[in-house]
Amino acid sequence: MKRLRKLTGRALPGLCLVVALAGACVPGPMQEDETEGPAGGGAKPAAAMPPIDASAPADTETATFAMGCFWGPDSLFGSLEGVVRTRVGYAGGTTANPTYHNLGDHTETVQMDYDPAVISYEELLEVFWDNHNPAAPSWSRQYMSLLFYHNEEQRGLAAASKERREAELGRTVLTQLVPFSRFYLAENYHQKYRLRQEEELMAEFDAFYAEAQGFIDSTAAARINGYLAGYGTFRALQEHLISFGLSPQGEAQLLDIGRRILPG
Ligand code: MHO
Repeated sequence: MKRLRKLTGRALPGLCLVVALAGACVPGPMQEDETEGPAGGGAKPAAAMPPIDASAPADTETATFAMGCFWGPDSLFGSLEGVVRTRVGYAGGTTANPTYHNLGDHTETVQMDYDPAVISYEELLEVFWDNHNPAAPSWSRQYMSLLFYHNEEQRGLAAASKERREAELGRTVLTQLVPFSRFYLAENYHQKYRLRQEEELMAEFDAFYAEAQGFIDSTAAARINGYLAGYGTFRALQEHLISFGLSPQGEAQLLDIGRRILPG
């Protein structure tokens, strides 16, 4: 638990989820005008790939979770050290080629590649349980609580952690364990949703990556998307800032927001 608190930068009790998700799900820029913007023509986005992306580990494992509107979990997991890539999409149903407006029987899902040498599947499961209410009936199939296991080991760990959580809560956990079969990537506008609200930062990512997939797979984008949603600490942001490869203006903008919304 202590270690997880460190990973998420702060404790995130169940209720916080609603706030965190609501925060992450409300579109609209949060930054204020005091940042010195690129006006004046001096701002030139860096073009080289962010260092943290260039040094992504080769050996990763994949975890797939559904826990409500996927914008919030994208930020939450993207903020964790050891999580290399995140993406949001649709899974669990039978409808072919689902889209946001034609979901069929699928559920909003977050998928991540993680470095098991840095963060374990069990730790990811703790973050999963701590950040939604798995005992509350879901509003609809779109927002079910699901654990998609990719192999027998994940199935066993997920089942054991579900049992533990049930005992801790003293309530029936409604989360279903489902064998992973297929993940349909959601539309680009859902990927790193919070970061997308920051036009100047997005312009820098557009310079790093000509293709949408490069942005989706970017560790830097995942981390920044997390910090912007209030996950992590200001100290961690300062420490990792250089690895994101942003221009001085981009760094200043991110620090300005982080200073206001992140715990020390
Ligand atoms: N449309 C809802 C949820 C979005 S999430 C991708 C909202 O704006 O909060 O399901």
